[in-house]
Amino acid sequence: INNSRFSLEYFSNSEVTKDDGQDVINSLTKKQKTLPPRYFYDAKGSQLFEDICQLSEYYPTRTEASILKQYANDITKVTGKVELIELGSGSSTKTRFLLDAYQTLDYPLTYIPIDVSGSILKESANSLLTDYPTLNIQGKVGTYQQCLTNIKATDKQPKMVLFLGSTIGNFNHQECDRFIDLVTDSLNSGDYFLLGIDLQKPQEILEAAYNDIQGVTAAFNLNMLQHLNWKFQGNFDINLFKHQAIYNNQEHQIEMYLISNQAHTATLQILDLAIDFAEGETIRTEISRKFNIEQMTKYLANKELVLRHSYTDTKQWFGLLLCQK
Ligand code: AVJ
Repeated sequence: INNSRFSLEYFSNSEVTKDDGQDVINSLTKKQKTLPPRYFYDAKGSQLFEDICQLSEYYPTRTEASILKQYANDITKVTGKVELIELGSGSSTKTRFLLDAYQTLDYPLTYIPIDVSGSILKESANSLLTDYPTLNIQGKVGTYQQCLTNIKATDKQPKMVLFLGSTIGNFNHQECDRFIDLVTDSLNSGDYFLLGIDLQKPQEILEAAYNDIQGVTAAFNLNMLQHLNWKFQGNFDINLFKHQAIYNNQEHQIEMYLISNQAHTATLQILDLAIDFAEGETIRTEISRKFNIEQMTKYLANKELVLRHSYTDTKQWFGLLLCQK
């Protein structure tokens, strides 16, 4: 993209280094094997996630979009003129409701999308540049940690950090603590944080959303193994695994697994790693926690993030929390 309103900075790339595979080694050598969810999002995985968002069973995207559509103008009234920084921006589709609203405040609007997939970032920037003729886009490719650290060091504008889609649900308690500390640390006093959270609801609705009839979520889950094959010269055979998502009622979280249907060994050459699977053994590839607005509000307040406003839909299926440091 050659446009004076667009820049792109890489903090991690598709080069294969043993270094950024350490998290894969740690995850696959635990008793309950796991994998970090960010490995879902290569170019194909990002596209599959976009497909998931269109599924009738997958209510979060559509519900959050409806809340943003309804309340974007209210949000601009609370925050005033701010720069928008989005973590895990993906296709930036829902963000358009905010861009539309902030545009009407009439100031040089800057949007900083952050994503681990450079391909989806470029694609979405391209169409935003066309649809928003005055928008400045400063994309960053890398992990949240890499990109937020950079923002803290270089950017002193009044800002709002966006973390939509309930992606925060992918973090366990400890990871969530560390993540929120990172966000709080990147904000100056007075800056805003807009957080999308999927809310607790009946098990049948949740399990249907993560076990869709068409098998798109299954393909998304299995694609992580293909991403690892490519990135670390691996030989995972996706035909030896089956997708399953279950709702853990005690922990209030969806847990997504890949189940090995026979005993076998897979290798990741670049990581010098051989992984033995027993018949029926699982890799947990994702947790997706489901929240309660009051509990989350208290949690954030303890982290210096004070709730200014919370927004939800009529079914109370999804929440949007606007907080200020
Ligand atoms: C992007 C992490 C919010 O947890 O619902 C969708 C990912 N996984 N279907 C979610 C996902 C399976 C999604 N997040």
